[in-house]
Amino acid sequence: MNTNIISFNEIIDTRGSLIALEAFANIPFSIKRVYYMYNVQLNVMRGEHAHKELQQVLICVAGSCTVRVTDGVDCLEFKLSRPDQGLYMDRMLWHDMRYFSTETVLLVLASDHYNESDYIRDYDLFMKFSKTKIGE
Ligand code: T46
Repeated sequence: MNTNIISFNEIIDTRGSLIALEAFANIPFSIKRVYYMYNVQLNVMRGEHAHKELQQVLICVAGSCTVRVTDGVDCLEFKLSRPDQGLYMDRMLWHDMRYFSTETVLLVLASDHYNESDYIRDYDLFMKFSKTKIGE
């Protein structure tokens, strides 16, 4: 499954820490959009969809949350709690995010502009699409 943790190089001096994110350097695509979520309630689940084409990197710049990712066969769970780590997710991976702490800020870098028609929000449909892909 094409999802993995990327470790970012921290630039630390006496004033604190800094991380730079650059397309095709430590982010494996051209960044066309950045969004972030915060004030997420404790028992809320977000996500629960896949993208047909979009690639993304998720970074918990504050607090923590858990991301579950599946390609319809295998399932992986990642706890994001470090601003120096990002979770890369390729296209066609069903994902959800939960267990947000109150201070969580989840920053997302995306390979394209917002496009609702890129979303698959129905799990059965996702399974149909991914089986077709595996069968190709
Ligand atoms: C994803 C996970 C990790 C916009 O208008 N523009 C945007 O760029 C985004 C991301 C969302 N929206 C609107 C669409 C909905 O009306 O904001 C509302 C909430 O979006 P959604 O319910 O899709 O949010 P999440 O947290 O379930 O999913 C988001 C991203 O949408 C999604 O691409 O992979 O974070």
